[in-house]
Amino acid sequence: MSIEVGKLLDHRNGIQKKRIFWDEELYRLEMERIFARSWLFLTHESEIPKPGDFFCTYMGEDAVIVTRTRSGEIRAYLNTCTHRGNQLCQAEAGNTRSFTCSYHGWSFDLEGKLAAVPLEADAYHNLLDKDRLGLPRVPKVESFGGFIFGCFDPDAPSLRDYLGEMAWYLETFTARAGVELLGPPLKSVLHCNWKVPTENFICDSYHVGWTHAAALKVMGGPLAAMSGNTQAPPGIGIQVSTRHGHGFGVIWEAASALHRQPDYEEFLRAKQPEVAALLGEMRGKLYRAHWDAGIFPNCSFLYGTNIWKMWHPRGPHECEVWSWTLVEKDMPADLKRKIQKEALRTFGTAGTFESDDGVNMHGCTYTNAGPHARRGEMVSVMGIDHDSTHPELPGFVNDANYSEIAMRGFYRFYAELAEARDWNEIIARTHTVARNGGNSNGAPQTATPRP
Ligand code: UNU
Ligand code: FES
Ligand code: FE
Repeated sequence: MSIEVGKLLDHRNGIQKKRIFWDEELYRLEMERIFARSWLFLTHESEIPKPGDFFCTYMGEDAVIVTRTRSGEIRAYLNTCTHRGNQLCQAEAGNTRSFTCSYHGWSFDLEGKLAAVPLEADAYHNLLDKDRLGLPRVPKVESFGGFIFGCFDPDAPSLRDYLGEMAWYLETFTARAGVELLGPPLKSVLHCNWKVPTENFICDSYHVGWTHAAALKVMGGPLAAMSGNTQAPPGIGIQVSTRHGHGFGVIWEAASALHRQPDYEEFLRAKQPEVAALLGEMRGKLYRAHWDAGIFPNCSFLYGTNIWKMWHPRGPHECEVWSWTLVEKDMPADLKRKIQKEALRTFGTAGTFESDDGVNMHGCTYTNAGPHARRGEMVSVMGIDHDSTHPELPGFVNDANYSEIAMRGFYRFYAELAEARDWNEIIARTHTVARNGGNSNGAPQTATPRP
């Protein structure tokens, strides 16, 4: 690849070239270096609970089938027939004994083995070596808190190590009773580069009061004061950037702020002591905070607003957005239903907030169709002088919710992954950097601890 990612991103000064949302060549490099090496969210165990259940999704541009075998093991295969390469499974999800191709009828079992070939004796004279024509398997599939991820790179660290410090934070809602995703996911197309919504969800609390000014005002409630960005309430939250490009921002005590559901707030208040007893006061506090978050590279969620998203890249200028509702397992069934309604009212395909965002997602991408516009740069310097560490919180922490620390961490790891020869180089560097003063590849190099 001739493209040099390092020249497009300047971590020291918080600058990205606008080309990163447009270039075809960079997009192809992302597929090879980012999506082929990262752990990518596939689905949640709650979506495929029984043997034979399957869920079709994408890892980057590769279509994959995630299924539960007879023995209950979760596997992922490329969704491509080994005969003439047709897309094997055309359903989005379901329960089956086998996957049969619509072109010539080759049939594969849940273990990915080629089980049946029409006219095997007459057409192939029984000479077809079926054992060598199984479905290509995604080499690594693991789950954390029921969230199933897959990785194409056999040399990648375990999912637990990849999530790293972010796993500690995710336990805030996964460790007590467990969570589930209510599906099937809503699916729609956004006309934007996949990194635009990703950087929005990982850190952008700055846009909330402005882009969503009308929605916040109409809704009322605890976040109405943010409408219009006329004031930044002091100490409303923090922002965190963790190793491997994950991160999130929190608004304290605001988990249920976008809901019109007093019973959701009651549920959180009732369970908070359990979370604190299990995980400590700090995570008990995080349990009742609203989070906007990103799991590197293209999985985002809003804890509190209960939306869980994948931005599936479809070329440099489009992405498919898939939206599930995130709930806790021990919520009463009617509360789960109410929460799903609220989550989709705000951040579903036709949600008020989702619609507000779409215009800007498009604008941040398509303005770069202009070769002159595309030569420009963008800044992510917000709060750079406040990037620091925290005595109780892992990763790098900015003491203000209005910050771009998590975006800086995202692009820093993005560049590292794109430039590294392989995962061994990344792992070695993480340790080296950590020994030399507590930095890690999740954080900006300019981190200046406050006195
Ligand atoms: O629009 C968002 N990402 C958002 C909305 C984040 C936090 C609160 C409300
Ligand atoms: Fe932020 Fe225009 S004001 S993109
Ligand atoms: Fe938004």
